[in-house]
Amino acid sequence: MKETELKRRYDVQGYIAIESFLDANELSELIANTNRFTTTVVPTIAESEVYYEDKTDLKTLKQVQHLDEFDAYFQKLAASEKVSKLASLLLGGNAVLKNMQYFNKIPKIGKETPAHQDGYYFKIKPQEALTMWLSLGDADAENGAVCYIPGSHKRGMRNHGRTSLLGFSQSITDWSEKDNKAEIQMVAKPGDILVHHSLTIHRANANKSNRTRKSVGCIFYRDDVKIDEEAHAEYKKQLDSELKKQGKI
Ligand SMILES: O=C(O)CCC(=O)C(=O)O
Repeated sequence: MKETELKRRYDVQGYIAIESFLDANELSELIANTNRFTTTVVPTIAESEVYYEDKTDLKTLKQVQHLDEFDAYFQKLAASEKVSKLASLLLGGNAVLKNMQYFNKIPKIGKETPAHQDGYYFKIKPQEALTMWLSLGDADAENGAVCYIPGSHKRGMRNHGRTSLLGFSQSITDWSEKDNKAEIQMVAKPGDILVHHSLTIHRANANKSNRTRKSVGCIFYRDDVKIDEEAHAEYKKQLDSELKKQGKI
């Protein structure tokens, strides 16, 4: 698809999907490096960056933050022309990497991703940020494909409230039948990429299947974005104290 068409779709829908964004070699490199990372790097990094469904069972690793800060492969991937050019195209300006995350919905155990807007966590102005979601395998109705609400990025920030889910502590509180009807399920194949705007409402079901659902997310801000430091610090304080109370950190 032409760049102008990708940008047009992103602006209208608040998301795009590109099939086979990674070629076969790039995909096998991503899978191999993710496996290496989870087995050899994750055990060496701070607990606060690593989330498990069950903290006492290391096989239930579900999310890791800041892959790019811990590993040169991921840093290089985010900085690659392919990835950074797409981010800058969609943002309409220079893209700055903020975070790379690993997501793993474990067979039968992986919980739902509650409906949210990433911008609620980011605390930025203007909301000119995006998340890329690179699929390592199949993502579908049974194992928790991502679902988007088209055009929701144009309707501002919805109310969010605390969840008990580690990694997704906030979710939309006024979710309605209208939202259920509006959402589109984004079935993805290995190597496909989804990209969504920081105000696009999205969620994913729990993994009911016998298969994993693995992905790597890259968050980019446009370079004119400013952090609302005060709101950010307050939010992090609240989050940490909540997680401590739950014995999760
Ligand atoms: O992987 C998922 O289930 C959701 C990921 C997500 O919410 C995000 O990358 O913003």
